[in-house]
Amino acid sequence: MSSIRSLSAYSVLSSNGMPTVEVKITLQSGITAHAAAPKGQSCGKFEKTEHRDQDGLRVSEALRMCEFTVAPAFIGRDSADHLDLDKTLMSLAHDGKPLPSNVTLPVSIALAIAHSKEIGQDLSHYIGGISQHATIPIPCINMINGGIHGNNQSLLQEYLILPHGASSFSEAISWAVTICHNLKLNLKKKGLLAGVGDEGGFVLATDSVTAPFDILLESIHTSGLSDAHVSLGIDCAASGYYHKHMYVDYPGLPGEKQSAEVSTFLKNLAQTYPITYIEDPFSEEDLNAWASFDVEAHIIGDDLFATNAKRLNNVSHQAANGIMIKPNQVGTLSDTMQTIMQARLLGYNTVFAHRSADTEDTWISELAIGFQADMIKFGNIIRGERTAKYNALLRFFRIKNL
Ligand code: 2PG
Ligand code: MG
Repeated sequence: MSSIRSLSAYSVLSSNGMPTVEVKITLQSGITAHAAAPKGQSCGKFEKTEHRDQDGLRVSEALRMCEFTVAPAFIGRDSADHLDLDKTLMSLAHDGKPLPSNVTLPVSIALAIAHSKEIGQDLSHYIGGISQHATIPIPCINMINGGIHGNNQSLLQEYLILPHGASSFSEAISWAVTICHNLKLNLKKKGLLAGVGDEGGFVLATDSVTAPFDILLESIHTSGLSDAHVSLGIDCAASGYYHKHMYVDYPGLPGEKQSAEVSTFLKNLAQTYPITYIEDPFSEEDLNAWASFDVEAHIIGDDLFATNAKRLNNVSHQAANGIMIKPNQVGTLSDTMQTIMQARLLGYNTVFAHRSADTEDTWISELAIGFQADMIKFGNIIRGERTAKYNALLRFFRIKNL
């Protein structure tokens, strides 16, 4: 085993044109590894916070935390001890406060990659052992961006396609390619194409909350496919509309609405369209609404659980049958692992996800492979920081012939 020789941090670019933290770890053996922190823009209140300088345009304070707080506690320690090292990360403080997630996460991931390389494995093999990936994860592909990601508050934050009928990962992606290009053509023809959003999904010039479903279905059909092959999904990101126990201007529901009205609205959508995936239909605080929602679909908690095992344990009886896995919501790889184990015990599906501001780093794909994700959500297939993550899975499943 090899000890940590150095740990450095520097700023790299994120897909929204903002800086983010990347950490590089070098072991005594000369092995190096780096990992970058992604950033969410529709963040839940139970997420571990990240640090940004006061002007919002720099991450210099986070870099200083890496250099002056983390590095001295890490240098000389054995890279194999990363469970202990993750505990150290979570116990360290800067100015009396716990370290933010854009410090803890890139350190934790870079360390795991360095250690995997040290023992001659890649990250996915290291965390997955020999039994990795008997099944392929279903990609949930964000074709249309609304809400804050698409600068269109009349639409839901994400309209996804799920190529659930594909017999291999590459077939699922090749269907998505055809649908995506037909969608673009259809949007152009109808004069609805207004641009591309933060996650590569198209931005639409419409204020109809259902128009995206209609045009997605049309594009699926133009591609020679049907809802037996490809179903639809949504991320409602509902926390953003919840104020004083009411939903205000929930997409499709102008004005103030009770939870029951949101619930009825979503049930109607699910009866009208082949929707098999609904993420964050209600606020993370509106547990009663979660508990009484009885739509048959993947009901996924993102802000609801914030990738946190304790939170999952406390509220799982209320809600959902799946959990979003976003390691920077919780802080380290070992905390993420604990949440995944807890999700498995509860029989929950896991959806491994990017963030809306991300880099071309692919460690989330390695985790999806290693931990045998049931689903993945990496955005549309047309921006480099998203395609990098799909490509990592395409390479892996090609070798496995899946
Ligand atoms: C979400 C994500 C990722 P963000 O809400 O699921 O798609 O968005 O990273 O902005 O939280
Ligand atoms: Mg979400």
